[in-house]
Amino acid sequence: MSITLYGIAASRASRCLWALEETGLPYQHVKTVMRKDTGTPEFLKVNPNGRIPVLVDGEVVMFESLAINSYIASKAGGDLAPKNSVESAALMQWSLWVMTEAEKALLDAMFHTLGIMGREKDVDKVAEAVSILERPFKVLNLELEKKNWLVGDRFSIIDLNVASVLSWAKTARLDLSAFPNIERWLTACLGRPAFGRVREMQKAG
Ligand SMILES: N[C@@H](CCC(=O)N[C@@H](CS)C(=O)NCC(=O)O)C(=O)O
Repeated sequence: MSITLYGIAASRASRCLWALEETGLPYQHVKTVMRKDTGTPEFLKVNPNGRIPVLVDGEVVMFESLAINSYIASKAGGDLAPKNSVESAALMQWSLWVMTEAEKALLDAMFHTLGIMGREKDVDKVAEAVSILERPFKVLNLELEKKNWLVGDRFSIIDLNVASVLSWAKTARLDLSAFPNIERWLTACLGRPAFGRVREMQKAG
């Protein structure tokens, strides 16, 4: 039984597609579109939240993109996965951190820069989001001062989870020059071939 991932690449499902592409695990991609397919009775049976992404792997049904990624990394093992309980806790810490401290402001910055998802282009709202992001960005920039990756001496699911959310800073064309360590680390993460394949999926629709 192989993995099925529901959700188009131009959504938070991109995070899970990136993780799957890193692992090489076989998977089926069902291009469920938000606000269209997510409300159907068939889809609500898979995820009563009516949101993407969702992962199904035999009896396992999971929602929440960054938790799904924890499952994918553990299933694949190797360098992507946490190697011990400290790294598992660090995965939880950084995933919760990026979701609670940065995701909403990044989304606001992206929507109001591009004028998409029902939002107007609005420089004031972008500036407001950027000021909210200053605190978490300072934290991440400091964390990355003396290391290439967030935990251990390798790219792992911890980097992937944080970078997949931070990738919106690039889409929103935010100026990261005040945070050079984030810029360097994010460029390395988003330069990975697996992320490039997800970008191609986004372009293809
Ligand atoms: N915290 C959830 C958020 C999922 C989410 O909001 N997904 C959006 C697409 S990016 C969605 O499915 N929206 C459909 C809707 O709100 O009806 C996660 O990270 O998986």
